[in-house]
Amino acid sequence: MNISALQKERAKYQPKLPNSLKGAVKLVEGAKTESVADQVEIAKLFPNTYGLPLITFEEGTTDTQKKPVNVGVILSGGQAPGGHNVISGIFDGIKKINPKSKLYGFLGGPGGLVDHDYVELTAEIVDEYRNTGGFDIIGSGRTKLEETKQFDKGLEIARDLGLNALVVIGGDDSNTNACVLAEYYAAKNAGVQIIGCPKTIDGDLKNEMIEASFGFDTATKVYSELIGNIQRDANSAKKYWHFIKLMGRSASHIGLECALKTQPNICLISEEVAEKKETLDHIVEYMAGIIAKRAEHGATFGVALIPEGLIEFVPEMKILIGELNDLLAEGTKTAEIFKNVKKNYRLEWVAEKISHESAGVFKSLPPGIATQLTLDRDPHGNVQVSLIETEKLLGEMVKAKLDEMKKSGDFVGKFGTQYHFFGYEGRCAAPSNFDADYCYSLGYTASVLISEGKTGYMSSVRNLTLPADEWIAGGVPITMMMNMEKRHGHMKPVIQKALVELDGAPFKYFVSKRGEWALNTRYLYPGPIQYFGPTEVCDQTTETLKLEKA
Ligand code: FBP
Repeated sequence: MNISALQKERAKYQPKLPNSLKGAVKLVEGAKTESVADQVEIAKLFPNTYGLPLITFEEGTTDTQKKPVNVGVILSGGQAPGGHNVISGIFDGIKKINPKSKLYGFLGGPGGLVDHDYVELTAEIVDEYRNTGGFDIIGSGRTKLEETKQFDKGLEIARDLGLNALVVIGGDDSNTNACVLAEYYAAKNAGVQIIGCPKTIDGDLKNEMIEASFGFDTATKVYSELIGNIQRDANSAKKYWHFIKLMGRSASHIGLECALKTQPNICLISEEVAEKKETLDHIVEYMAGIIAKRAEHGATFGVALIPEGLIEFVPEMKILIGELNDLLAEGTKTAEIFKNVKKNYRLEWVAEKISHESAGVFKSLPPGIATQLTLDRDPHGNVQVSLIETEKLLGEMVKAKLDEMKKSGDFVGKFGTQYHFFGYEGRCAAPSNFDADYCYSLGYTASVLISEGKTGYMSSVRNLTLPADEWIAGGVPITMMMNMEKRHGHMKPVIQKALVELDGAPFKYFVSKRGEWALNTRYLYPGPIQYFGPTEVCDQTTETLKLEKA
C-alpha cells in the first residue's frame, strides 16, 4: 500500500486509553435500567435484554489470562473518522485477553454477515489501518438486519467460525438492529453475544451514557476548516453570499458545532425551526433580513450554514414528507404503482394522492426539489436528505424575496450566491487525536464487555472533556436508549435520536452570540486539524461537549 508522509508518522501514534483499561479490569454493575420511553412495549419486545444494569470498568488488581475469544466485526452505515481505530482497539483488547483470540471482519457492512463474506483480520492487516480514516479495511454498507432469515444466516457463519461475539459499529438504526439481533440470539441461547459501538458524524446518537458518537469531532473540524477558509474568501472578495449545506441527516448538531467554531453570519437550527413552527417563508424572511441589514453597511457578502435535514423540520414540509414516506414506502402497492408512472407525470400523480394541504406545499416547490423528495428512501425508510438541495431552494427563495425588497427600497446592493455541500469531505478524514483515542477506547471496551460475557450492550466511554486517563469506560444496555416510533408505516422499537436541545448550553450560547455574528463580521478561522504540536491545538474536544460539560 502506498502511504503518505502523514500516514507514515500517524501510524506510530499510540492511542490513549482510560486508566481503567490499561491493566487488570474490574467490572462494577450499577443500577438496573429502563428504556427512555414506552417501557411496557420495549420490555415485552426484549424479554432477555431489557432492564440490564449499567456497567462501569475500574482498575482491577489481578490480571488473569482468560480463554481466547473469536469476534466478528461489522461496519454499518455512513463512514465516520475513527472506525479503523475501533477495530484496532477490539483487536488489541481480545489479544490481551488471550493471544489466540481471533478477529473476523464482515465485508461491505451487515450484508457480509448474511452472505458469509468475511476476512480474518490479522495483525498485519490491522497495523496498516491504525489511526487512518475511512472504513476501507472491510468496507461498510446499509443492509438492514431485521429478518429472522438474516439472523439465522448470521448464526450459521458465527458457528462455522466459532464466534463468541459480534461487534456492530453503527449509528442509531444499526444499533437498533444490533439490539434486535442480541435479543434473538439470547432467546435462542445461541451463544453469540452482540455489542454495539456508537458511530456517526451526525452526533445524534448520544445521551447521558454516550456523550458523543465517534467521528463527529473530526468531521466537524474538517467542515469548520473549510467554512473558515470560505469566510476568509468572502471577507477578502466581498462579493458572495455562501450558502453551505452541512451533512447531519436530521439533527443540527454538525451545523451548531461548526457555527460555534467559526462564527458565521447565519446558522439555521432545524430543531428551533420546528419548535417555533416556522414556515419556509419565515426562514427566507429571516435570512433576507440579515442580508439586507449587512448590505446597508456595505457588506454584500456573508456565510450561511444550513443543516442537511432542515426541510423535514419545517412543519408543513414535515407533514408532506411523512405523507410521501407512507405513500412511497418500500413494499407498498402505491410505491409499486409510482415506479411505473411516467416520469413527467409523477409530480402530478403524487399531488393527487396526498392531502389537499400537502399537495399545495408540494406544488409550490421548485420541480427539482419536489422530484428530490420522491426519490428512493434509504433502507430504513428515511428520505435521503443528503440528495435534497436545500441550500439552492433557500438561495432561490431568498433571491426572489430580495428582488421584492429592492422594489420597495428595503434592499440596496447586490446578492451573488455560491452554493456548497459539505458532507463526504469529512467522513473519512484521518481521525483527530480525540477520535483516534476515543475510538480505540470504544473498541477496547467492547473487547472487555465480550470477555465478561455481556450481550445487548453498547460500548460507552464517558468524561470526555477530561484527559483520556480519566475517561470512564463501561457498557450501556441498548434497550435503555429505545422508544417506539413509526417506521415504514408501522410502530417499531428504535433508539431515540438525540436532537439539538433548545434549552441546552451549546444552543443557548449560540443564541446569545448570533445577533452579533449576523451583522458584524466576527469570523473565526480554525484551520486544519493538527496531529502534532501543543495540546491546546491538537487535543481539543468539540465546543458542544465543552459547553455541555461546563
Ligand atoms: P450514518 O447515520 O449511517 O452514520 O450516516 C451519516 C450520513 O453521513 C448522514 O449525515 C447522511 O445523511 C447520510 O449518511 C448519507 O448517506 P450515504 O452515505 O448513503 O450517501
